[in-house]
Amino acid sequence: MAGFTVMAPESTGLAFTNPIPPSRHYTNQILLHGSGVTTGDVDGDGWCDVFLAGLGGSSALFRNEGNWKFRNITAEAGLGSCAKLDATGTALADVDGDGDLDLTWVRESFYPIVDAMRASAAAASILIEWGGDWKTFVDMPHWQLPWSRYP
Ligand SMILES: [Ca+2]
Ligand SMILES: [Ca+2]
Repeated sequence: MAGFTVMAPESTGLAFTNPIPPSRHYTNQILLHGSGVTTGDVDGDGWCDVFLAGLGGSSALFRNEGNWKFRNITAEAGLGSCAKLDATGTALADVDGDGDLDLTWVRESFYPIVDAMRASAAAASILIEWGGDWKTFVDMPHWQLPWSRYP
């Protein structure tokens, strides 16, 4: 049978919830959009691992141990204190160009990420420019290659 098969968290170990108390979403409906997920092989063992972003300290990194089994390694990976932050988006990418994946996430205030991206790009001699000021919905904040690099 083609398609997806539901796998119980008790079977996979991939148990995660992102609770949003009414006191928070009554004042910020955007929180109801969810917080995001990113995947990548963070430990280089060939298995794709999973980071789930969450609010109020619920973010978690799960190591794929093969055979559809995952283990929560948030604290073991040194993310214990960082995972207590609110995360409203996440990505795994080699932002510093050293060959391994780096974990980034967006908090309600994304400016620390902006500063980190700017510093990483400068350290790796990657030309990027700020592509938005979030003053309009169309031009959301983002990084981009300089316009002069496009044909
Ligand atoms: Ca892995
Ligand atoms: Ca890296």
